[in-house]
Amino acid sequence: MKLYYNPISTYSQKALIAFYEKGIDFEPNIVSLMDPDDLAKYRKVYPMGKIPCLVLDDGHLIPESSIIIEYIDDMGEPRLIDGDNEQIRKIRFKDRMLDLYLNDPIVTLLLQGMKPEDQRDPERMATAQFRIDTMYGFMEAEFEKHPFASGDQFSMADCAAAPALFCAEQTAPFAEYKNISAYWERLKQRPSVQRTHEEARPALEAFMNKNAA
Ligand SMILES: N[C@@H](CCC(=O)N[C@@H](CS)C(=O)NCC(=O)O)C(=O)O
Repeated sequence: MKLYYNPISTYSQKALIAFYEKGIDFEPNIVSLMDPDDLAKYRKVYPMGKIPCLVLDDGHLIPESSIIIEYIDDMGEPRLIDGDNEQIRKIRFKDRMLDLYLNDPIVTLLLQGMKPEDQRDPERMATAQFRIDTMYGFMEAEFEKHPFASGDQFSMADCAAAPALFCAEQTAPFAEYKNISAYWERLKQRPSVQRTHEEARPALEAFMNKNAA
């Protein structure tokens, strides 16, 4: 199966962490969303143009990071969406919250911060900051009780949290939250997270340098 992704895209990183946690191989296809030709080519594969997207050997498309993770989770251990119905619902709920109200606003702040000050949208930035602060409040309380985003076991919700916190170190620092900081240290110990960050580093530095220039 082929995975269309980019190493610096947070949603791609979420899927990559799941692949690496589970030790599942895929054929890598890197998509450069900033390159109009590459994007046009990719839209022939997946017209929505969002990454990541998994394409099975029979041509079947599986877009959306959470759906990709659900698909590969059935392939074997360790399970990333595991437990009774209530636990599975909690993992999916945390996954949604982390995508929509942590990852997305962190990326909004990052992209807004790259614009000249007079072109930024203060209302969007304030909404993003509010969502991040609210999520940090939830997460700080949650990590008082559990080591991972949805309980005692690493799950799909942690695959969603890791790329967001990686990005947040620059855009929405969380050092004042001791439980989130300790959680981030735990995540950084995982080979899947380390590998994903190592693979992103060269492209991320090039992207930051280009946008700082
Ligand atoms: N809900 C999607 C979000 C995917 C997404 O927004 N990916 C970004 C890159 S991190 C993207 O493709 N952006 C290009 C666009 O929005 O057109 C998922 O979970 O996979």
